[in-house]
Amino acid sequence: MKIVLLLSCIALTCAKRFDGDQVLTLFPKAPAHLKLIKEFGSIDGLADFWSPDSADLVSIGKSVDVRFSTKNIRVVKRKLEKVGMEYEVKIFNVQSLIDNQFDVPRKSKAALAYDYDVYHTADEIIAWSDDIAARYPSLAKSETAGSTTEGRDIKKLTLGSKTTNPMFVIDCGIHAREWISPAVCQCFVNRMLSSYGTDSQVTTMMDALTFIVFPVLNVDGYAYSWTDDRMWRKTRSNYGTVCYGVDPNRNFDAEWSGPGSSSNPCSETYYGPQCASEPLTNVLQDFITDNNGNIRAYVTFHSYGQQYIYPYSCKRQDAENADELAALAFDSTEAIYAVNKKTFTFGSGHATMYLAAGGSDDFAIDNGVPISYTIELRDEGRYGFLLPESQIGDSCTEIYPALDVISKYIM
Ligand code: 0X9
Ligand code: ZN
Repeated sequence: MKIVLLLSCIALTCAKRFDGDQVLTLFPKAPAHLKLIKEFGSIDGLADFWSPDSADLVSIGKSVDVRFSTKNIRVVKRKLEKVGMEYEVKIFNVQSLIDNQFDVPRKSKAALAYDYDVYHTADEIIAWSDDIAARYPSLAKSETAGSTTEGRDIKKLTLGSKTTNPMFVIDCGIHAREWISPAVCQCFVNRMLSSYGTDSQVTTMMDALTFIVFPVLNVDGYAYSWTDDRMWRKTRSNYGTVCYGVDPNRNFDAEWSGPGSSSNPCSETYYGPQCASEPLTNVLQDFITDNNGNIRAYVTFHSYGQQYIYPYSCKRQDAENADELAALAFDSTEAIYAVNKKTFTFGSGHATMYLAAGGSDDFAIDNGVPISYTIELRDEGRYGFLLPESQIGDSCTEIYPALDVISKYIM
């Protein structure tokens, strides 16, 4: 045990441990149940909401995934039983899933190729961005689009045989703990570059569109989720309060500070001291406004839940082209299903998920991007944010045709 702890201290500089923590799925069916969940949410550090991402977003009839630490789990279960709320234990020991996410054997150092089937650190992704662009100079360019609060580079890749075609903007890693997201951006970039010239579909798309990929936007948060706290979601900025971090997906100029976001710096959905206070928000907002009229589609990858969400989430209103977004989501999710038989659902955020103002998808559609989706990748909660590496490959291969459907539609 001591040796295991010591090794993880070296690898993760003594990252926070989650031994015996459990994720419970709660089934609130009465006002008393909601009241108890909100009470859990109001006690600092008691409940880590996985889905939805805050107690404020909970409603009757919708299940809730929450992590409780081992020291609180018995009391929590007793309280649940007292109010008669049904629940099931979704994850028995969070730490064992953290240890088991690295379930793909490392390639030998001799194998020089970048391994797309494993999770990579922030530093590795930054270096990879420059390396892969250098390998395909006629098809790719890597730039630093900005720098984070802690001084890390926010990388932007431009892919395509021309840089002046209509754009498809894709980002990953807005939320730190959703590791499958940056993994999918990386394999997608590799697929577009390595298949150009041999795969006729990829070639056609790369000739007709300019793909802009931000492989990991919340670089500080992502780095922190590797070194200190695997469950970290927000950025790492601090505005003079005890708690760190702003929820980047509540920080955009889309009804900023509105419903489903919090003024409390300790909340997981803190909207920040001002709109676009976070460097990544600025980078993406500037890119979208600078290219107004030239971006035909925007996709932001999150996890988990296997869902396509389209605007609006910041208000109870449908986008003007909601029918078009639904039809395209239908085709795109069918394409996913055809690969590995994974079901992805779709719908507008306000109707199918929850109201949550300040998100990047709503910002995009309000700033000249007609097709805008948040895609929640695998899974449906068995592993949640702790999806094992052995599922990266399949997550990638099912997403390629889904993005092809959108690409062909906007060509
Ligand atoms: O709540 C979010 O930010 C997203 N879900 S997650 O579990 N990955 O945190 C959903 C975003 C939907 N779109 C907006 N709220 N604008
Ligand atoms: Zn997310």
